Amino acid sequence: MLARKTVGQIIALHIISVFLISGKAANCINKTVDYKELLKGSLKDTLPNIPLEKFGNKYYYFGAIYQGNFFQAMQYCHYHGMNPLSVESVEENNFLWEKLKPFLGAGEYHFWTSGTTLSDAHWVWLATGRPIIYANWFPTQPDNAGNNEKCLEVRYVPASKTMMWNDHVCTVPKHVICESSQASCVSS
Ligand SMILES: [Ca+2]
Ligand SMILES: [Ca+2]
Repeated sequence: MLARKTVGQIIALHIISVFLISGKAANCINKTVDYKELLKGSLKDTLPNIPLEKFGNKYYYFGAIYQGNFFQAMQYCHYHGMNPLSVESVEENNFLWEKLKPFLGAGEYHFWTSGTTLSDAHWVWLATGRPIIYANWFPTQPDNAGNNEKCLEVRYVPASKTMMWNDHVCTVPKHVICESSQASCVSS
């Protein structure tokens, strides 16, 4: 019971801080920024303008520099006027795989999404409030290891040519992919 209360309190605090942070002006996007430049060490200490990829009416930011826990990842996306990723179709999944390949190369990256089962036993995309219907879990996942894996990460693993999902501990720092339908935030 104590652990349950603690988790609830943590969630409440993070939700409050998310709203506070999302009230700030969003940093917009400079599409001329080179991905490779962003990944260089000299830019890691600064808050970079973020290049976006477009699929349908959505824009995506591949956050391969910043790392935070599930809640911090959400704050990070909100700060930029976006939401953490919701992978809602095989087409969206395939788009991400094709775009991440030239961006990330051979490195393995783990990205937080908006997927969570914190609220109850069902998986939902927190960014949309909708249940997770399309799914791309690794074969043995979700396994809720240690009864403590309540958040959904996408694992980009080029060595095995996979980009599949795993449930993981929400407090572990990871990169994040952000998604938005707000084209107004894009400067060309
Ligand atoms: Ca989506
Ligand atoms: Ca797992």
